Amino acid sequence: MAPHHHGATYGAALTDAALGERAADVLRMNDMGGWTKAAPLLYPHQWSWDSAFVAIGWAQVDVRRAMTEQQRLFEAQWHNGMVPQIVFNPDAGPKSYFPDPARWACELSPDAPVGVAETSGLCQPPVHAIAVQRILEVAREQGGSALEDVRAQLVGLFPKLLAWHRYLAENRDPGGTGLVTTYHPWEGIDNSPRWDAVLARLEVGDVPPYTRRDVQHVADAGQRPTNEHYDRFLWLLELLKRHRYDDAAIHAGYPFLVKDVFLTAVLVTANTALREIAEYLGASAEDKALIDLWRDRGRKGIGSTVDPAGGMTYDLDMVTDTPVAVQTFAGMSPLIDGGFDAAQRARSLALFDSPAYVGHPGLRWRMLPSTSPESEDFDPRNYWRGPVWPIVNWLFWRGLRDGGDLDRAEELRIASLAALRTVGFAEYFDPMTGEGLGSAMQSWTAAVALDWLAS
Ligand code: 9WN
Repeated sequence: MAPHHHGATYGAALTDAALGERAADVLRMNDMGGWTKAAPLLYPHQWSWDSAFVAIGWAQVDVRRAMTEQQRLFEAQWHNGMVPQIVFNPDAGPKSYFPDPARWACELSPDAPVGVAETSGLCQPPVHAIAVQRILEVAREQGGSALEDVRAQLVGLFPKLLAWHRYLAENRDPGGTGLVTTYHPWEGIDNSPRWDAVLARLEVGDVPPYTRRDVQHVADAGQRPTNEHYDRFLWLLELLKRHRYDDAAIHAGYPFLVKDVFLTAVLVTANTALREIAEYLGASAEDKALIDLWRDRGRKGIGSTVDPAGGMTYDLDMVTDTPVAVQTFAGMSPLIDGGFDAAQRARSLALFDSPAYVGHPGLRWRMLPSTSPESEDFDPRNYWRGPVWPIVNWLFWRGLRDGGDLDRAEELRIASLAALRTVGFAEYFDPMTGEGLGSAMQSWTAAVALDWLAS
């Protein structure tokens, strides 16, 4: 089966063992020896948050290999602590993905890891400490030399994780609001309607000519962002270069500055995870207090974004100082961390269960779609505008479980495994028909299948 075709060899009758074997095969197929391609053709490099999920998957195969995945990623960490969105494979060549290292020109920044790795100049949600906590948990069940080795790897990684969280808490939140600023749709949820208004407002200047590579790898371009959006993505990149990727300069004069509730919620729960890791390693009281501070400030920040009418958490457009009132999974971001107060959790849960989301009668499986089927922005086949993303459901599943909603968490796990059994390891899928979309053999989809099977 060609790696960009979906379906065919999967089916509802697949046993757990067979599903797990296939998932592990996807990781092995995309394994580049120490790091893993996000997907065979569409994404032939190491992506930041993909690699964190991938490490969670590897933990079920080999805990040491799982830690290596994160060690390799953090080798490309910037001097200011930022973990880059993409670490390029030097052997893949300039035509393997666009934008390539030349377009990013990260050497403009004194913080780029010049001579160590070629990277992009943005970041992605900080799932890494969550991954490391999970690897440690698996290693502790195994004990013996596996645990000893993971612990040794972890000792080297801990200060890097701390520097990464510090970058997000400080450089991406100079006002200390608890909310992380995002600069670009490529920081995770690419063409979500959350960015539409900000993008529409941009006055696009001269963008050097370019060729899109992504649309050469998916069955139909309607599953990917539009050209109009791509021009805006690339224009923002030109502006970031003019600011030499300097966070202070960007905060002072750049048109895409959004306080991102999803990214912040992931950081909150990553801080919860890092706090546990700190305890295990016997970190200093100072480090532990800092992590507590970041976690609590993040929870408060998210609390401040709740829309009084509907209870959704909305991003804040910093340029116009207005909430971004669109209906996506980010509106229930408090569910991603188990530690939000009961009242906020109850409000988010009511939304989650409602017909606007997991309770929608047309869903093939009761999983959270990227955009509400009741919203005018909903498009069931286009990328982040409607399709189900398994990794997002994994984050909600974990938060539901940690917050004590065990029945709901288990229902979501069972539904997700039923979906993956039928759809295979697609990048995303149509929430109504269950048709696999985007790339096939997507590493992080296989990875969460492995973790769900083990949980
Ligand atoms: C740009 C790799 C990445 C994910 C993102 C997802 C998609 C890239 C693209 O693929 O983005 O980073 O070219 O569309 O939106 O979340 O990390 O899987």
